[in-house]
Amino acid sequence: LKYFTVNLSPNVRILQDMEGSLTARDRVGIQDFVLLDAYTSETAFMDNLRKRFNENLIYTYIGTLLVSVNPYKELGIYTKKQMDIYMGVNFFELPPHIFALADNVYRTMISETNNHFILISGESGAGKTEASKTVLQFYAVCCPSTRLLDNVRDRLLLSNPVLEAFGNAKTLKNDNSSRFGKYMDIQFDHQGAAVGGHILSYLLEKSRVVHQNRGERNFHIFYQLVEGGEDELLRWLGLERNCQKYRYLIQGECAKVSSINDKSDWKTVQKALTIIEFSEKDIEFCFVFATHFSLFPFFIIYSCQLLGIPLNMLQEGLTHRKIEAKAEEVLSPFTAEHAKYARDALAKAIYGRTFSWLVNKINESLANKDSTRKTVIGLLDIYGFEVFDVNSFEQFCINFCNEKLQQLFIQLTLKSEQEEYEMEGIEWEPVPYFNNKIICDLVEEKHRGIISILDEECLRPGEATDFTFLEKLEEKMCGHPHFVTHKLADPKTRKTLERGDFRLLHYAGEVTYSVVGKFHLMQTVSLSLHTSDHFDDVMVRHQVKYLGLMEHLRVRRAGFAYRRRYEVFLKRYKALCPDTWPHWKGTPAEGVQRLIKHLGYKPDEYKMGRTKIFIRHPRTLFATEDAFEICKHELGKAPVTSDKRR
Ligand code: AD9
Ligand code: MG
Repeated sequence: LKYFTVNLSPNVRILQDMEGSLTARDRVGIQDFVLLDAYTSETAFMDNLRKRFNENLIYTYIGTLLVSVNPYKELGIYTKKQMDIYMGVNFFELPPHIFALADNVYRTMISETNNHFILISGESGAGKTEASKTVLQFYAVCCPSTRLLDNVRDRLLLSNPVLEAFGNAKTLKNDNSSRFGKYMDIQFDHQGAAVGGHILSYLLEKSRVVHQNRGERNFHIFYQLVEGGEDELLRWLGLERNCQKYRYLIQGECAKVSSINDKSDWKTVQKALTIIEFSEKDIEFCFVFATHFSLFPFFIIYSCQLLGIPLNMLQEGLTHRKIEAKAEEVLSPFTAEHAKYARDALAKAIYGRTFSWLVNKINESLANKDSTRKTVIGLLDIYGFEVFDVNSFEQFCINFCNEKLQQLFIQLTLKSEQEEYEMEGIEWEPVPYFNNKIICDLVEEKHRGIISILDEECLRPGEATDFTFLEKLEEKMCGHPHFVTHKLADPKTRKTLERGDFRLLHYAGEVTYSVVGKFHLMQTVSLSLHTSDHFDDVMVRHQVKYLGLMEHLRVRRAGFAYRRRYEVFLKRYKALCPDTWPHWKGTPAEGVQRLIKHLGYKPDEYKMGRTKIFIRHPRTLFATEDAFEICKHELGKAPVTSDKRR
């Protein structure tokens, strides 16, 4: 695992000609934080990010980590022309871009014939899903393909609108918020053509089917169907073309959203479904199950017809509890409250299963029929960390998932850095960082973690309630530095907590969860700001902090700011030394040695590893880069620096 993109919510143009020039550097900032002079200062980090953002430069590297700030506007930087520019060019030779990362992953996969993974992290609305779609698009356009493979390519791309229709929704944080986690494998043959794919979905937020907070919607597909569904289809499903008729669709009081065109999205999804080879029967099936019961819970006769079950069976199941006493079965009626709960539970279960079925169908269509060995690029796009005024079980799961991803991110980046120094025979100084394992354990530890305690309470016969669960938590977690409740809090904190709350101090900040099973419809609508050209210092600084970006930078800089394989270094700078220009006959390492001697590198400024040169300070590299710029002009034409593959 090597590649990460960290997305920031704030709330490229190509700069080849400016690269290296000091004035440009002042204006547009530095494209790799590693080269920042005051690299330990958060203020310098923020200044650089802001400078770049103001110039519409949303991407910046920390070594091989790509940091991106959501611009909330079209920048025209994802065109075919841009793809061509990035194709086959070495990572650091062009301004940072998600295409550079995608291209680098792809080329390394081919040259090393091994699997690679791109992990995308960031809070809700930071731009993870957009990033994952951009990567997929890059592969779809840039990888070699044949007519036959075009099918695979189209299906890979079109699986997105379908899954987003069924698995995304408008929330207070994001009008197109992913409500499930998605891991996608793109399989390549040995020639680098995309030949298949596989999708794993995690933990769909099913509760949204029956409940939405103010300012949020149900899954997009419901509104698409009601707005865009053909008359005949609606008639067949017994639906009216009016969202206001359906309680499941209007609890959030925002069935219509200005940024979303449900009618045209319906058309896109329909088209996608046919290309992914859904038959008419499949499509019918998916709407019957996904939408009917959920939309029309009161018209039970319709539901029974469409689900194909006898009326009395469903009626009984929704209104009575079956108690087995000795050899007898006794039916005990539910209270109205219980019956509603049962109805909602059924709607959730049906929707959840329909979603799994949909993912399976898509996978069948993406499956690679050929059994020769494949390499894979994996793309992980989960739902981002989120905090609302009232946070329930759903936020708990989502935020825990982000907590685990952060742990993976910390471990892998620190570990890989350490391994690189080791492999290259370079001495390494560890950098302290916050390890969020303590929070992961608090949630997931066997027998002692929150999830285990919740499981126990759910299974406990008799009087287990939301509050006995909370008491159990208080008993077991008392004194834990990342856990607090009304009872355990100091007087000042207590004022900010309700009796049914517990608060977790996540890596990304404090979140207060409510254990009370009832939803809170009284929630105030606190819309987050989604505006372009606005860089909110406090928000961005907070994200930079909790994502541990400063620590990453320090780790990256602890030993050597910059490292590059001998061949690559030599290729770029060989024109700076008469011995190495135009051709060097010896080994690349010897060539580099000769080159840097000519440039006057001092012994403490660099180290020669087994395959790479490691440079301690950015200024050394800047001087070399500046010399390279001058040399470029003198030669009238840049020495060839990139190794164009295609
Ligand atoms: V969540 O955790 O699923 O709620 P994401 O996935 O991180 O969240 P998403 O990719 O959906 O966020 O981005 C939110 C919105 O920001 C998009 O709908 C776009 O309107 C906007 N966005 C994100 N990335 C870009 C970009 N690179 N350029 C322009 C962008 N707009
Ligand atoms: Mg998303």
